Order: sequence, then C-alpha cells, then structure tokens
Amino acid sequence: MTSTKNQLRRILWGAATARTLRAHWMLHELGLDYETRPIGSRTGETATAEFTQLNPRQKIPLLQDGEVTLAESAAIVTYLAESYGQSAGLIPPPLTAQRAAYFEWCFFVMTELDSHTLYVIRKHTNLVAIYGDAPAAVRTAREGFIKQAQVADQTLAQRGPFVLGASFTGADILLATCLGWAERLEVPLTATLRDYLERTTARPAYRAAHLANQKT
Ligand SMILES: N[C@@H](CCC(=O)N[C@@H](CS)C(=O)NCC(=O)O)C(=O)O
Repeated sequence: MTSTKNQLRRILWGAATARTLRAHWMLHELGLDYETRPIGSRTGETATAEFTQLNPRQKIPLLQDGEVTLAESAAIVTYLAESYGQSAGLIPPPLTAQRAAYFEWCFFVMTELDSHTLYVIRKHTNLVAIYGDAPAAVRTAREGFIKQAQVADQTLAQRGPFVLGASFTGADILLATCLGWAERLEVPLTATLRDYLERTTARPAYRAAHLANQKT
C-alpha cells in the first residue's frame, strides 16, 4: 500500500553538478527538510529502471515533493519558491512586473548562459571523448557567454545587489550557479560579477547546499 506518509516525502535526486546545486540551494533557503538520493551524472545511476520511471529524460536534478515529481532545475527552483517561499520574497508575487522580470531572468540564464554557452564549452572540453573536439564551437560559446554576461553585469551595477533589485530570488540561484560554473571552466568574469558571486555564495543556505550537493 502506498501510504500518505510516502506521498508526503520530499526527495531530491542528484548531486555534484551546478544544476543539482540549484535545487539543494533553494531547499536550504527555505529551510525545508528533505531526503537525498545523491546519484551522479555519467555514472549510469541516471539510467536505472527506478530512476528512468521517475524521469524518462534520465537527467538530474529531480524533485519528488508529495504528489509532485519535477525535473528541470529552473522549474524545481521556481516551484519550491512559489510553493513555500513567497513570503520570504524568494519569488515576486504573481501577475506583477517583478514576476515577469523573474521569468525573463530564468529563461535568459537557462538558455543564454547555461545551455547555449557553458554546456557547449563543457561538452567540447571536459567531455571530448563523448562529444568530440570542436574548437570553433568552444570559442564562440565562450565569446557568447562573455557577451551575454555583460547584461547581468550592467543590471547588477545599476540596480543590485540582486538581479531583481533588493530581494534575493530563485533567479539569483540560477545566475550564481552559472557564474560559478563559468569560473570552473576558466571563462573570465567582470569584477561586478565576481563580487555578486562572492555575495551570493556567502549565504548560509549556499554553504549548506554546497555540502549537501557532494557526491557520496
Ligand atoms: N536542463 C536540465 C539539464 C539537466 C542535465 O543535463 N543534467 C545532467 C547533469 S548536469 C544529467 O543528468 N546528465 C545525465 C547523465 O549524465 O547521466 C536542468 O537544468 O535540470
């Protein structure tokens, strides 16, 4: 029998990547209890029958929260903020200009900074054995990241300390994790972006999430 207790369990699958860190970070910002299943990328652990049934994409992170099963790091961060963090200001109220700006930042970061650029660099540097050598793609992805990151730089310089202004939100979790990832890939960041990264990763919730995101 599937008990109500089981349905109320909160479980986060995935560890050790910038994308899994996002979900751990929001859970810690919210102070929510959760269990972890620290499966790793490219270990075969995302391809087990148990995990594939939960996420046919075979990708981490994946959140189970009671009856909700959700993939995609930005969706998880936003779902958690909307469900549990509106009073804490972790997402702006629905149907406001600030909420529209929140979505704009989330989609911008996930496409222009994560998928189109950093992930392309990773594929053709760290993962050459799988995706092949593609120096032109790496060069243009690097240039693309630097150009698009200027927008974050200017926004923070004009209206920081966070991308939406005074309040730290889920959009900052997405942006800061991309900036940390960029540093690891040796993509240069401006002084404004480095200060922002330092400011956001000094948060206690980040530090706790960083520990929770270790692969065991
Ligand atoms: N857009 C997705 C990307 C998820 C993704 O690609 N995750 C990688 C790890 S960062 C993964 O699970 N790859 C499968 C594997 O390597 O086994 C998100 O942001 O959640």
